[in-house]
Amino acid sequence: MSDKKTLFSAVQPSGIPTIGNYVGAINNFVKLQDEYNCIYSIADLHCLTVRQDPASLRKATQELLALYIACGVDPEKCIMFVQSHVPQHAELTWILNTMTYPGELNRMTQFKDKSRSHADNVNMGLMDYPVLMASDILLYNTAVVPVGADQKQHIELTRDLAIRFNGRYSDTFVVPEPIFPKHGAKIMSLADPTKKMSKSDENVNAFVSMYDDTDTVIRKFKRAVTDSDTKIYFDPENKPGISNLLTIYSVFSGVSVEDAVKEFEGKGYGDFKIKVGEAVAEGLKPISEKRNSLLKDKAYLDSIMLKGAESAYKIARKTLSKVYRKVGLYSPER
Ligand code: ATP
Ligand code: LTN
Repeated sequence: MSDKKTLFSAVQPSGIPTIGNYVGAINNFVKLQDEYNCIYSIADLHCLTVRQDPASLRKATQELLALYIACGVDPEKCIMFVQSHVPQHAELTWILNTMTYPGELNRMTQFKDKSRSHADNVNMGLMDYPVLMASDILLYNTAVVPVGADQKQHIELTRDLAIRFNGRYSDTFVVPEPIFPKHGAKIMSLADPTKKMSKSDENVNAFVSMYDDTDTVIRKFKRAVTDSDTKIYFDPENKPGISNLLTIYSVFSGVSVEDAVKEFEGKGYGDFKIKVGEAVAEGLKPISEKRNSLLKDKAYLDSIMLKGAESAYKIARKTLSKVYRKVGLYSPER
């Protein structure tokens, strides 16, 4: 290992990733891969906190790995692995559970939101979700965690748990910092720009998925909810719809938000929405092509997964033994 700092992040293979996941997370995974020792996980255990169809979950797990690679995450530079392939994630969760208080978990915004949207299945895993996420991060001596703005509270809990453990048992965990993208830390829904774009939205026009084809992408942007004004400028508070489209356009076209505002000065909303749709469709096309070709080579994807799990396991095992020793679990001599 080099003297670079370690970066860890993950995405859940729950359904089809959206351009929100891409802008908020995966695009940053690619940008940061030279600067850090990067470890990217596919958080399948987290998915189980809401009801999943087993066959779809298995398929989505492979597809997410293909998507990471298609977006530009380099398997030669980064460790990519599936969370459930490294048992230490669940094991460290148990230890951290014994130091986490229910009050810390039931005030989490995501828990409250998901308890509302999955009212028939408010299970212990849903509440414990942030502790599993803390374990993911802390197992790898992680210095930085690139995520979207919605994960801020979870990273704060991770830091609190690391500091609490270190305080009780002496220095063990690195206390990680979040990294949010400069623009697009929270991509909003196309149907209601005051809400986060979410892959689990019931309204398929609310999100653009990473697998949508060109016509679908353009149609969804044409329908995007904006406002009754006619001017195009960046003001997330008063013009959330237009500002969201400007952010998306900026990320996909590589033009700054300021330059995009100049480019669309005097133009109507209709033209603007089509241009945003075209920029996104153009950005997604090569990713889709690469992903489709990778999905044809299952043996290759499996080999990356196995290699990733082996590398992750070596690091996770060391951290967990240290933790077990520090808390007083007895280990017999061999
Ligand atoms: P769901 O919408 O089903 O609750 P999710 O997409 O929020 O799931 P993940 O798949 O685990 O959950 O998210 C992976 C990463 O994508 C996280 O870093 C998250 O912050 C980021 N992300 C998700 N949605 C957005 C968004 N609308 N804008 C920016 N980043 C996002
Ligand atoms: N909870 C995250 C996904 C996730 C994650 C992580 C992100 C699981 N484990 C560790 C960063 C670090 C989400 O975005 N919903």
